[in-house]
Amino acid sequence: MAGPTELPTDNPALARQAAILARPVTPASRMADAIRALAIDAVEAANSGHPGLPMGMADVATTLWTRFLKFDAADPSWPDRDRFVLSAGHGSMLLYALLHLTGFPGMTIEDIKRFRQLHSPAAGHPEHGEAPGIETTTGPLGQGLATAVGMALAERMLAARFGKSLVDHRTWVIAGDGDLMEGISHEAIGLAGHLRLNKLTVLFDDNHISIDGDTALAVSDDQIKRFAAHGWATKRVDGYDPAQIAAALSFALRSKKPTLIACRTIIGFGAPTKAGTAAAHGSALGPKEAAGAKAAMHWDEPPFTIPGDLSQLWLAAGSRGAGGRRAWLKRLAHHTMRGEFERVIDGKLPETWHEAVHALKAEIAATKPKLASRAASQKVLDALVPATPELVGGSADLTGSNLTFVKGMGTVAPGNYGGRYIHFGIREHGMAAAGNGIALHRGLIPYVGTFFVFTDYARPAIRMSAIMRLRVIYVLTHDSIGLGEDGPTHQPVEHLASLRAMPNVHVFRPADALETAECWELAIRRTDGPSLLVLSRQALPAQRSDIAENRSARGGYVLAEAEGARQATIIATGSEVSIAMDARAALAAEGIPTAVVSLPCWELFAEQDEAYRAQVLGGAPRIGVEAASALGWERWLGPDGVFIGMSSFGASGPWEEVYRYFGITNDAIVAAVKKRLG
Ligand SMILES: Cc1ncc(C[n+]2csc(CCOP(=O)(O)OP(=O)(O)O)c2C)c(N)n1
Ligand SMILES: [Mg+2]
Repeated sequence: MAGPTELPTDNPALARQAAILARPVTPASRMADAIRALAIDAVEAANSGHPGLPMGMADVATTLWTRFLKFDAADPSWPDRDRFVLSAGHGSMLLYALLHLTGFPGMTIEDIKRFRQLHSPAAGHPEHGEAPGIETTTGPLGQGLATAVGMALAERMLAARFGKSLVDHRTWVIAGDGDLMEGISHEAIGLAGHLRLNKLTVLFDDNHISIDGDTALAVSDDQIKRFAAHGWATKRVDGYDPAQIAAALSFALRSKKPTLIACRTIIGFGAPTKAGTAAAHGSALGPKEAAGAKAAMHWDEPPFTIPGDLSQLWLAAGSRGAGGRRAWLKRLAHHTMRGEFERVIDGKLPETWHEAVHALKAEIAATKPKLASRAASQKVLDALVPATPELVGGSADLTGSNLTFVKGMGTVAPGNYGGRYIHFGIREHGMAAAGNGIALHRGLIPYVGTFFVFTDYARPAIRMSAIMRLRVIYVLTHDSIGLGEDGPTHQPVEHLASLRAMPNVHVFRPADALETAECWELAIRRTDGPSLLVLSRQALPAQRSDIAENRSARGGYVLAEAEGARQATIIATGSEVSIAMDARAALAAEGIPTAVVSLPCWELFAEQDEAYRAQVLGGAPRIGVEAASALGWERWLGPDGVFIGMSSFGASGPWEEVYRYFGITNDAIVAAVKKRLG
């Protein structure tokens, strides 16, 4: 078996390729060649990129886009369009060629000429938001497939609410060998099969090649049997036989299960020597091979040039859905739920969303309950869920621990999508990716729950929420050594630091029930990125009763000013705020006036103006307290600050004892302050 750098001496793909190339030329095969030509030219011009996938899958994509995919290039955000996800994002030129050829705004030939150059919408991998029609960012293999499961689920859930006349579309995915090797694909196809998401179809680019060479180097899965075992319908087709492809796509339309179509393809189809080999995967073919490929296709246009007749055929495919869209717009105009539909698609909260949360905050202020922040989060959800119909959620099998279910939500079940609660199963990664898909689809606001420590199992999808700036709310309970007995495997230590390091994420760690309500308000209002609510298992005493202003909105604030000139400032988050308050009282008794700053969201605090931050943090010596890694705290403590927290993994035991063992106590804070003051 040849490795990535050498060509195999015998390449059986070339004989098959020759036979396929000898078939009669048709308008459809010419349309596919237009995709190939653009992919070859763009990758040659950039001298970087992946020609193999677009060349291999061009015919499958042509059949899908010209005969099955429901869309109107004139309105890329038509809510009832089919969603197309190129999970194998390295094949980005396939998507860019399709968007360009079908006439989407935002993907001109000039853009394609600047493939992979700074500020071109034709970026290395598809980036959601760079051009209309890029439904999701892909590149990390497996993410697109798992995100598509969320899109397909959102479609079913919205159809259950608004009916088929407004919501009736499909989700199509192109996935490669790599997507299906990744672990996340297991979670995604298991969830989709279980929920019977029959309007989801995966077109598998079954080319037996990945970067290292033949996939047989590393994998011998029978994908057909594997998907079938997960409850999918399956078909196998010749990836260059439009009749077979169309028959399989028609089969998918009728299927009562999600459908896998394994399309037997040749990577780099058309390339005279590199076709069928890893050499076609991820680098420019080179002038000779590129010319050979074009000659094999009888393509003699100058680079980046599509003959007028082909261009017309493609543009006609791009407006195939125009009539359907107009009919849909008429149905929407007369629909009794039009206002509500438009509101949720626009992502606007109901006018009254805040009333119940406000009432809850008033109640918290009046009763000052001692509550775990996860329990406070449950109360917020009890208020928010009835007031905000688009809010849907779930947990990765930790519903009773994450406290994410609200009575009356109803659960989503196979074939029944009217409920609002999703039992994701023990699939953190798949759950987070599905949350991204739900958010991308629009019409619903997803929250997803697990233990904070298991964000490690979801992190690549959290990163996608962040890159795409999606409104996904993560409910992450059991936030520190404060979870106690379950021990170090379950006690997050480095997670706050690592997630605070991720751009676009708001990490909230509220100190009491009132801050929890405030942080939830900020999370649900936020439309430009994900929010992580990091919540305690153990009960936390109430710290505040002022509700006139959402004080967490500034990220940090003086919770308790020093009684007298500040001699020290203790800065804490979450469960450590109450320890800091105890230390403040002890210090005051010893004549050391000390302020306590609560810092529930570092990112929001960092956005405040310098003067505000300076006033909050103060000029007195600073002591940071957080039951987590010190990494990052120097930002608030300065060079002379003292940090009290964790420098090792935690330990199993009753939580109060664990805190004492690791020296996160008011006595330790008092001692540190006194030492610092000398
Ligand atoms: C999570 C992840 N791991 C590794 C990569 C690097 N990578 C990009 S494409 C690829 C091979 C993919 O093989 P396949 O899906 O068969 O694509 P083909 O070579 O057939 O185009 C790899 C390993 C990646 N993009 N994402
Ligand atoms: Mg492959």
